[in-house]
Amino acid sequence: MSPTATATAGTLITVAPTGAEHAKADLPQLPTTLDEVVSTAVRCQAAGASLIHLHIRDDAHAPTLDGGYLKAAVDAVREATDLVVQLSTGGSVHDPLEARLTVLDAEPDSCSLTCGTTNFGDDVFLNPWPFISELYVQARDREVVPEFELFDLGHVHALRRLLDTHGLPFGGRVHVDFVTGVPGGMPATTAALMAGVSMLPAEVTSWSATGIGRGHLPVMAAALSAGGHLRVGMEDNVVFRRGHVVEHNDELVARAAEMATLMQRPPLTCDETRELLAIKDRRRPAAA
Ligand code: KMH
Ligand code: ZN
Repeated sequence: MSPTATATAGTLITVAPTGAEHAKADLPQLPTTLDEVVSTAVRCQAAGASLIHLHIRDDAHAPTLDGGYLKAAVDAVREATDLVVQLSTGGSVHDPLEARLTVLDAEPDSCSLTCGTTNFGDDVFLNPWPFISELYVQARDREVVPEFELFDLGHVHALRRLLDTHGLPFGGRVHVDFVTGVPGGMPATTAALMAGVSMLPAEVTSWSATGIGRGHLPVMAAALSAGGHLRVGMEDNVVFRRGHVVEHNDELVARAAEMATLMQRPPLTCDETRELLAIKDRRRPAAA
């Protein structure tokens, strides 16, 4: 099956289980330790996820870009699951640009690459052109597949500029994720999402979407109906329904899988997602 046919037949479900914004003290069920991240990955794969977007925390549960923590997490999730392992290069709003480039040293399968600066609540999520351009080139040199994070319509235009400047990324596929509903970025509405989709460069082979907070379900429904894929997880949304805080990321994955299945686009397996995104296989060969 061609990647395009696979994309319309099934749904890539990404789980973003932790993020960099929530505090463990406020949300003890947030997976922050290595053991919690690995068991979350296992449960989310079982529930229908095929890609995990990881932000890593240190022993004090604070966001870190320390290479030792990152490598340990990549290796442990790869050992325990078949999930495509994507590391965030966005980090937290406080991480310097140079440190964010070193994320690639941990040899993930994929990395996020946000296509422009955006206001992020009271803070600024900084992604100047020289940084995203350098990250694009370094990811390709290291055979890491970027996922282009689009927080605003201007970011779609910057993706056009990246493709024009550098050509296709490693693997030749172009996968983007619309992150909607960040205060300062595009709203989590069907109209904004469809405006972004209508602007996508022809080179884009697949797209997914997430709605932060309240826009979570409307954006999920809009993406499914328009042929897009899904991202869910406590990085983006900690309220499952009114009055019910998410207890485990797999609740969000299971609901996304149920909706995708109802829409006749059941979750892609990890192998189908690897094919869709042209991921280099870094898993250890099984012992003979
Ligand atoms: N934590 C945000 C400032 C990414 O992972 O690449 C950035 C973010 C995007 O979450
Ligand atoms: Zn992230």
